[in-house]
Amino acid sequence: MLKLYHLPISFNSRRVWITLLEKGLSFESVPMKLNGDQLTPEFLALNPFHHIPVLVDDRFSLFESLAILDYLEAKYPHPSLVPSDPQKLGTVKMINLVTLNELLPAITPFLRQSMGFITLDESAKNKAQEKTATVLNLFEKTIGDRSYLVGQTLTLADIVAGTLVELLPQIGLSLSAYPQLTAWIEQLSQRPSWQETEPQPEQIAEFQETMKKMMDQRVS
Ligand SMILES: N[C@@H](CCC(=O)N[C@@H](CS)C(=O)NCC(=O)O)C(=O)O
Repeated sequence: MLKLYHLPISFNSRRVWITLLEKGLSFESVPMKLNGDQLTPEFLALNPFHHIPVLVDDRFSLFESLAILDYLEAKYPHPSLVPSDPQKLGTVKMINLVTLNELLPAITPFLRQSMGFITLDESAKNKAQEKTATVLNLFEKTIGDRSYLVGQTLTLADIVAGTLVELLPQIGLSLSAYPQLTAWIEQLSQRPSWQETEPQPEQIAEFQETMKKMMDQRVS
């Protein structure tokens, strides 16, 4: 039986959760709070870097969400979430890496501001907006007039990029200049997997409270 250790509101674990649902796989959900529960010896034995998500498949365990997605695709290939065409496969992988290596660092200042941890000055805002725009322009061009980022069916690129791009308007980064991406996000949000994993306001508030307590403890 598959087991997913995750924080339900985390976009890092949500991409794995959605993939499990899209593949119709049943799994045991082990919700974490990240209030220190990631530092127990049991959890550190699964991931010495104390990060969720972790997937356990019988005696095998794996961390790093993109590695987990590759594992799920290889072990449970139907329905497939990666194209077989080499160029399309390369594009899916590129989008996944751009999302984690370019988009996530670009929007992190806005994410931290939305959690109340920092206040951005104009120069920091402009810098983050500029970097975000470079990624969004690439994604808008990639999707063109198609329904999904890489072709006419859902791929891991939609799951990885979509779960992060969807957050942008909520943290103060508008998508209004990107009509194709706006329509794409609207379409993704209609999927049952998206709806089932939608972070709830009370979960977000609880997580903010946990983070605030941890930061206060560090300061005092
Ligand atoms: N690159 C990792 C990132 C995972 C990650 O940053 N997880 C965060 C939550 S979103 C975490 O577990 N933080 C807890 C900690 O650092 O102790 C992945 O994609 O799986």
